Amino acid sequence: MHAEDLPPDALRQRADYYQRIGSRHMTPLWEVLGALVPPHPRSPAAPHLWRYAELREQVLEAGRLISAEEAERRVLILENPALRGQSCITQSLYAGLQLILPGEVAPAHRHTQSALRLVLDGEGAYSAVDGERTTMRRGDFIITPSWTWHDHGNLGDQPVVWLDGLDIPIVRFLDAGFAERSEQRSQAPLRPEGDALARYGANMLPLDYQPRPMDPTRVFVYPFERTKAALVGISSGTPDAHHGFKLRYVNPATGASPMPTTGAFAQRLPAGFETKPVRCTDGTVHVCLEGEGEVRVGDRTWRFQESDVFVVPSWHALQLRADRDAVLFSFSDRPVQQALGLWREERQ
Ligand code: GTQ
Repeated sequence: MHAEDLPPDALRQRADYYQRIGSRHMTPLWEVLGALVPPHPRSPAAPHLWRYAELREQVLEAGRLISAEEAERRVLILENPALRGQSCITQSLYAGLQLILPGEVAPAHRHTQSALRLVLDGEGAYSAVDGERTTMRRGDFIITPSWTWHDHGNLGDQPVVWLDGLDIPIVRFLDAGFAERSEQRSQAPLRPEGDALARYGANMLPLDYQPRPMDPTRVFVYPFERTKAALVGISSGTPDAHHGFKLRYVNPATGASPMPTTGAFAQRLPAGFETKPVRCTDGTVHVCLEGEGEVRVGDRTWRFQESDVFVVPSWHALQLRADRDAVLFSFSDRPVQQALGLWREERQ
């Protein structure tokens, strides 16, 4: 029986009751149960695509209005159109476009939020993580694990732009955020560039290194050159019908995701290849690194080209087509969902 079919008296009694318990900070489950425990995810987030040409123009304008030093981080937040004001691109993830101009420094700080960077544009910048610098090159995937000191600088003569991905909404949800600024503007290098990659990223590990299962990787840069070589290297096989040639980034010491809250992926779609629709419970941010094509999310369709960013909310069917050989980077909260036994994928 629907509530509307009740006699007016019964309806009034209920409304009255709800009012009385409401004033005591209680509310009836039966009015909200369907929304609280839905038959499948109904994300409040919307699919969206940001064109890089527009993003670049807008972030360069920010470069004329405020310095990296004053801003601390000169970033335009990519806000999901259906979640405005919440600084998030999916319910669990934050994304932003960061600009650093020649000669600038984004000063050293650390926070419990984990960050990733995907370098999009320009040469000559570095990111320093716990005392080691890495030169930022297009397509490089760089991580800043929770509570590691980090600063960025631009020693070159071009503006450098990258995409930031952080677990800010997850940490906010858990009320577990801490942050502090360093007294040093930029960290003095403690080790030469490439040290971490040599120690932890060459299919070998230091003799006395015993990582715990959830430790973030000590490899803090995944150079695009290596990613591209891996994707090309697996391309003689048959592409997966739903994902093309796709790999996940890992902590090479454990096989787990690079950081506990964020999974990252790279995929290659040969020209003309179209994926079958697939949906998964992790809302995912994608970046086109090479090529161009079309993306379909539910009933929305966009063309994508280099450096465009698009978001696919939880349980929205995704279909991709490459019109030129395409390489896509993506990230999501998949490791969190998998650790909790919640992650699902449906291949259609
Ligand atoms: O580069 O440390 O987009 O702390 C947001 C918060 C970047 C960073 C962001 C941050 C950073």
